[in-house]
Amino acid sequence: MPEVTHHLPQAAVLPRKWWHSATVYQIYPRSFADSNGDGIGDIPGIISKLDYLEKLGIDVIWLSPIFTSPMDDNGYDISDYQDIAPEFGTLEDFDRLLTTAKERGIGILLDLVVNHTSDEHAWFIEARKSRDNPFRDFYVWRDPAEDGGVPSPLQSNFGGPAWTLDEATGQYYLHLFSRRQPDLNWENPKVRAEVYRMMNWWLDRGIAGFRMDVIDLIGKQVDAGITSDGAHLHDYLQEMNRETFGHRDVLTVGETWSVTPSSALLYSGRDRGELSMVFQFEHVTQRWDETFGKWRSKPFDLVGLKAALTKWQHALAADGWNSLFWGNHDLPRAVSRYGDDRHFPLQSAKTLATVLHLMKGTPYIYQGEEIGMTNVPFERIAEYRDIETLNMYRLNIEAGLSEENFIKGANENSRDNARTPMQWSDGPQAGFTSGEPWIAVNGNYRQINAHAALADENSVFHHHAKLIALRKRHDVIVYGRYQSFLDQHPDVFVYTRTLEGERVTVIASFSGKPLDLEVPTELETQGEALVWNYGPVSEVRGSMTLQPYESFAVLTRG
Ligand code: ISL
Ligand code: CA
Repeated sequence: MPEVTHHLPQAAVLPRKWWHSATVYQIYPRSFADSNGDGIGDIPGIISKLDYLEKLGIDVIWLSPIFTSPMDDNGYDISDYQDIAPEFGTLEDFDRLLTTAKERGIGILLDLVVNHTSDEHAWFIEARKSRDNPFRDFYVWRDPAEDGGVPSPLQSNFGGPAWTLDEATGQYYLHLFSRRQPDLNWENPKVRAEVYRMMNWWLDRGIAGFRMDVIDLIGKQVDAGITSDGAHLHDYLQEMNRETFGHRDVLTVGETWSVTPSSALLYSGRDRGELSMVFQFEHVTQRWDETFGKWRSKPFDLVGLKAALTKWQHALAADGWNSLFWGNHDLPRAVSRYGDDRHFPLQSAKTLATVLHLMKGTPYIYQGEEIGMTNVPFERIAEYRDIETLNMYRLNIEAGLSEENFIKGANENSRDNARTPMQWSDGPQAGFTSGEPWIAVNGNYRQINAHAALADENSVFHHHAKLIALRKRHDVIVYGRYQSFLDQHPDVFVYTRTLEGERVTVIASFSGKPLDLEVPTELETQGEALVWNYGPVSEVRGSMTLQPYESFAVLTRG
């Protein structure tokens, strides 16, 4: 993945980076492929699927955490940053994954979870021993309020107070997630030095970069009630860049729920010395209730969705860089959330891919999205495994919600929708494991599985492979200027990308019914059919009838 240093002749003076034309594939190791029948996906399982990923054509794997962990939050609670969880394998397995992936031109991104550790991390075990322990300041401790209660009203993202009393030492520690995920104190330079040392240790092993978990929280100013975007956030990121990856050619992507178009330029502006790009979530939260968040969702609204995505295309048009994604391990399945998994699973999954992959930015595919995997219709709370879902269940039932209503919400939004096992075949347990999977397989694996997808040239898989390849072939897809059309149209998503006399025109219906589209004259074009999900379309003109979830892109030259 060499860096090409020449500059683009056009307005886009971005120095080229290998990750501009790359596509990332996220693996949630626990649910990807189990090699030894214990029901838990593992690193040898991932290695056995590299041929599959090479066929898809991806350049980078983002591995959700594989480090030693009590798995309170499936590995986002790390007890040893420099070893591999035994259920996932060994360091030797990891090195083998690195080399075999590299042979196929695939780099590995590790998940950097340094807002917090596990309560079983050696630092925390030390820290809680006494108030004057040398590691005490690695975490955030506060005295009880006058009445003995929590020091402040801060709430955990998983529900309940963000403070837990450590009985032995009589102080509360901060945890913005579960009580088993104590927050690190980034104000302590020793913490930062330890994190950088650990990052360099992995970088020296040859990884391709980091995805940074809730990185917008590390500058928190607890006493001011500030969690995201604290005063020193960008200082820390610049320091991290200088001390670790800044002089290496890697990809770094921050998970930043709080990012705005202007702060995105702070994170990813080319002269900032921070990150390659961040994940923004406006198209995700656009569906959430203002008060109740994701547990009470709003109906699908294409106009709002287009506005959110278009806003970000414009925000980072000249500087900074976008990450493009529909799903991840925390979010519902793309086709269930934004498409129609009941009536048009194939066509809507392809349309979602087309719309996303032809925008400007680096596309991320979440495992299973490339075969159109859907949300899971669990019927009982006992089937869920996710700590957030189980916490929210307890709190909601206490508040008077019925189990039935909670399950309805969870069916739509629980993080477990994304965490059911990867569907490899129509065999037992979808080919994920020869044993009992840690979480149930989605019953639709008989129809939706990788084996069937590979065999069918019209599958969602081959559609993704095509889009990934197109990005490699056409600079206009990587760097072209984005312009949206028909912003107020409730059912079609239309945009163009232009670069040096080349233009890609993307038209996509999000309607389950055929619809007639009057093409605005400024959009009229004739050229090469690039990608489609019904039949090839090379001319855009006049009155066009679009089939349910039909989409296509036309490339025009000169
Ligand atoms: O999933 C969420 C919203 O749908 C959030 O509650 C989620 O916790 C938030 O997106 C932060 O996510 C990241 O950090 C968490 C971890 O549980 C998530 O899996 C991770 O992606 C704590 O490390
Ligand atoms: Ca296993």
